[in-house]
Amino acid sequence: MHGTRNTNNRAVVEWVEEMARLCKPDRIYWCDGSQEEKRELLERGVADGVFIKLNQEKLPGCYLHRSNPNDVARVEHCTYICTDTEAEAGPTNNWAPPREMKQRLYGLAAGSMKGRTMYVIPYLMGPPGSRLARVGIELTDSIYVVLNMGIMTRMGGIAYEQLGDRDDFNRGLHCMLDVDPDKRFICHFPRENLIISVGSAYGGNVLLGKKCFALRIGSYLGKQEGWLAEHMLILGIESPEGEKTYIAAALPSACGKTNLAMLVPPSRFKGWKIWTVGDDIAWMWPETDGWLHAINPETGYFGVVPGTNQQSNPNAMRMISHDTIYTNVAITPDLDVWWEGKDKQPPPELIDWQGRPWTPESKEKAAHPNSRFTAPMRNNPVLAPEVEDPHGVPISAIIFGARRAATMPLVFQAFDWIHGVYVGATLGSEMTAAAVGGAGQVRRDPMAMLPFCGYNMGDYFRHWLLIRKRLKYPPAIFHVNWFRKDQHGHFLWPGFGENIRVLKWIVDRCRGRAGAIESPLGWLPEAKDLDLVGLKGFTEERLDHLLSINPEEWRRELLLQEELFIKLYSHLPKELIFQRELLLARL
Ligand code: SAT
Ligand code: MN
Repeated sequence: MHGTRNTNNRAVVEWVEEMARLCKPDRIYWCDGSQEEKRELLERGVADGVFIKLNQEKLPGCYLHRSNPNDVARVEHCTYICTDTEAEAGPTNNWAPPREMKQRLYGLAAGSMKGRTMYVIPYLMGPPGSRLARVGIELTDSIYVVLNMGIMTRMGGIAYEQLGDRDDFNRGLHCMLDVDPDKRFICHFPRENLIISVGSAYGGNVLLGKKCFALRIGSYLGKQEGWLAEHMLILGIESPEGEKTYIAAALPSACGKTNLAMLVPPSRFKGWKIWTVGDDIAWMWPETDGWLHAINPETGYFGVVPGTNQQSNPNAMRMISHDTIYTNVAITPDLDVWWEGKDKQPPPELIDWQGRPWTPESKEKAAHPNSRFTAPMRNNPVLAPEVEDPHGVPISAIIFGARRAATMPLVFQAFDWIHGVYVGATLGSEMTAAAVGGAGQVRRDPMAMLPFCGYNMGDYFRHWLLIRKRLKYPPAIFHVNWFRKDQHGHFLWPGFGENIRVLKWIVDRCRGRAGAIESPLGWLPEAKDLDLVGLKGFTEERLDHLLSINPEEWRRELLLQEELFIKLYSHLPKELIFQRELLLARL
């Protein structure tokens, strides 16, 4: 029968019983990850009003979820790293003493599942058999969480198989409470491999395998065990000759990682192919062959919907046309989905993301700017078969990317690993709707990990520097910025599929066959080094602007970088301070 206990692992059973005594659910439902279970839970979710069944002719297997309007993005001010000392968490994280925080959270969780069901979700992050594959158990009173975790992770018996009779699984407790922002806490206890999330039902706060386990706890484990948990997509780029190169790229949330990972080359690049290994998270380790290998711990994509269309990401449009959960998009009267940037002409009438009537005259957006799709990776037409390989893929290049209207050139290559770590450590980007507050402002987001690093950021940089010593073939490191604007506020670079022109230069640099000139920032391409053939209306002046280094902007940039360094000073590796001095001297 569905929902009955399906493991004999003592540690799991005891922990579930303990948490059930605390939360007092009416029922415990042990998930098995099967198709029948999914069907049953979707039906129950529709009956309970958690899901709306969308038009099954247009969108087979697709459902809509509307979150509470107060609960639409990650909440960094309610996110805590509860290490023994405050210094371990570092100045970029909220910290609370583990004992006190746990008591407070257990107080909030107590009795909170009365009248409800506690779902036990066993899940595996990473391909079975991989040395980095890790098991988590999430307990939740949200059907939405169960169904999303079923897409985003390898959920079910496979997790118990990998775990055997060990007890080193990640414990994750999620209680919705009444989605009250005053009772919202996303807390990590790295030493116990424990996550407790209360008071939210929104993606990044509650799909505990993702940011909480795979990044915050993962980065902490990686530090202890000698590997890296990064906020990076992983892609394979294949030339017409069949040569494959793997690239990992860190960009902050909602800056186009999913689009880059699924890029469709323009006609000029006939025969080139991009394969997606992952779109959000990379777990990477120095392999005995001397290369940095990477796996994608996830099995689905939790992507930003607005702006997704035939031009920006045709593969995603296909991917999300079936078996997808939509969160906070608008719908048409015949239960099709709509969002800003889907097509030019909005339909004459819609129901907006909050369930209210909407017309093109309405002032507010129909879909929430951080509305999301949850789609299984097997829907992706360009999914790399290597995604199931426990050995992962060898990484030739690491890209740090930012959303910057000024200052940052289209692309440059760092001089070496240490310089590359400096470039990543000083990454700054304009904020987006993926987190509550501050959209548009430039903030330092080291390695796109500011909200996701589970320990002291200074120690994290040192860990990066140490990884180099264990690599015979370290990836080359690059910085990209697709978002530079001209004086009228128009993007200078067409972006999307055309980004392959930059990727090709990166591949050729890694393989020692593309030119570059030395600049204060690093190696820059010249016009002759980039394939710009067939780019409509693109002039050499535009390229000059895209690649220019403005001394005034860089004076400001260096001051902003210094703010971060001062904040991290007590744990900052000396190497990065030297790098800063060298950059100053070059400029
Ligand atoms: O909401 S998530 O944290 O899962 C997505 C993101 O912000 O990158
Ligand atoms: Mn992300």
